[in-house]
Amino acid sequence: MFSPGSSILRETITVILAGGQGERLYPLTAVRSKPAVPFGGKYRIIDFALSNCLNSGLRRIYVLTQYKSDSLNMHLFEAWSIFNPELGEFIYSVPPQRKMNNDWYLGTANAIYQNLNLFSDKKAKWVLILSGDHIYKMDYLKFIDNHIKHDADLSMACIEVPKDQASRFGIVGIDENYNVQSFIEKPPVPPEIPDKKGYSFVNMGIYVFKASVLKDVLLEMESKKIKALDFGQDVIPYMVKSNLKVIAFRFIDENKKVQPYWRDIGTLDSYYAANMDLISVTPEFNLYDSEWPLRTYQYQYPPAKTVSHEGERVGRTLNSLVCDGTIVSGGLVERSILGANVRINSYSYITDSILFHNVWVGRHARIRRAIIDKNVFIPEGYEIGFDPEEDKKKFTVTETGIVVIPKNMVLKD
Ligand code: ADQ
Ligand code: ADP
Repeated sequence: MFSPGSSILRETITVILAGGQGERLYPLTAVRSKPAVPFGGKYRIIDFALSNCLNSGLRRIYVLTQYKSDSLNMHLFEAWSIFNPELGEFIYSVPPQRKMNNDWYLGTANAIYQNLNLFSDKKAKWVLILSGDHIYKMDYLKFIDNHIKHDADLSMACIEVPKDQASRFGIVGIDENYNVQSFIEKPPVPPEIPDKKGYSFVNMGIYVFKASVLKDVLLEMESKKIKALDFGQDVIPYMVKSNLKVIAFRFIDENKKVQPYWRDIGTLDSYYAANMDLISVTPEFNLYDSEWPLRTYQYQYPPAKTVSHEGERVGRTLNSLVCDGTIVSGGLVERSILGANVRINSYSYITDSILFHNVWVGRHARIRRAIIDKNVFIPEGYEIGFDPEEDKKKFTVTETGIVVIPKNMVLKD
């Protein structure tokens, strides 16, 4: 049941945008949408936004899907069928149904526009819009509270990032009361924060809208024939110019006065780096925080096991995450993430790599700085990550030299 006094939770609908194509994560997105891409060994990227919902008490959720959504739908069913519709809770996956103008979802705002009926059906007062591809922990209730306290039409969660990384984001200009005065989506030369050189204040793509205003704005833009496909490109600039009350909510840890961890998984390199963040000795993003449990589907596998034949002291994993069902039998694994049911055989060496579910590594194989998708069998003695020219002939190799092996790929000796 909802806790007493939590009418905000009952009157808020959460929408997770999970339909983008994720082209820059190819080949991991060849068979699944970005929110369904495995992360941190046992999770899928969408689990972080959904765990935030659960930990914030939000249990009325629509996931808007579009591109290659089988894997995402299966995961939502397996891991997240935990809500009770009899108590007003739900999680529904909503594919495009060409409800308006016979179109697919043509952008983030258009995906919302096509589903406005869902918010009025549920009598929502507030709509929380999230991205399905961010890694962070946020108490959304504080965000919604702040929105209500200021009687805002739109609140945007914002964060400071170094200016040289800011052109990937929407840049937000505010006054001293956090009222948004200007907004520019992904400018090539991003403006700096006036009193903080080298940093820009950016939109995290996480919004709370007054439900009535969201609907009115989208319908008004349509009636005036103003393009309203994307929030960052079209709707937010329009709302700022129309003098609606748009405010920024700075994402900050009030106790520690620091900016919490937040990553928008855009490219293979940022995906790799965010995974590697998890295995640092004192990670900024802590999976082991009992105050903020992270939920996912739990496979019924036995515990991870290491095997060392008598007197050998091999079968070692150092500074790594190892999921259930995995056996490291001989071999050495360093600074790596091993998914569930992985097999590492004797004399092999795996370093700085991410192995997904069901990867099998033969004896004497050597793997360095690689991402290996599900169900890949690495033959005995095979080498990945040691000869860039050879790797480029067969696999995707990123700008920083990470080798990516797609799901089910058959490798020949
Ligand atoms: P982007 O991240 O570039 O910028 P976008 O690619 O439009 O925004 O995606 C946002 C989310 O919506 C993603 O989770 C994506 O999968 C999903 N999505 C995209 N198109 C969709 C569609 N047609 N149907 C359903 N879901 C869809 C935004 C803001 C910036 C901000 C960054 C922060 O526009 O201002 O800085 O987010 O990450
Ligand atoms: P994952 O690899 O993400 O764990 P699963 O193995 O659970 O995914 O399921 C993948 C689903 O995606 C399967 O139902 C499969 O049929 C489907 N699939 C595979 N290739 C494509 C594709 N090109 N487009 C859409 N769906 C696909």
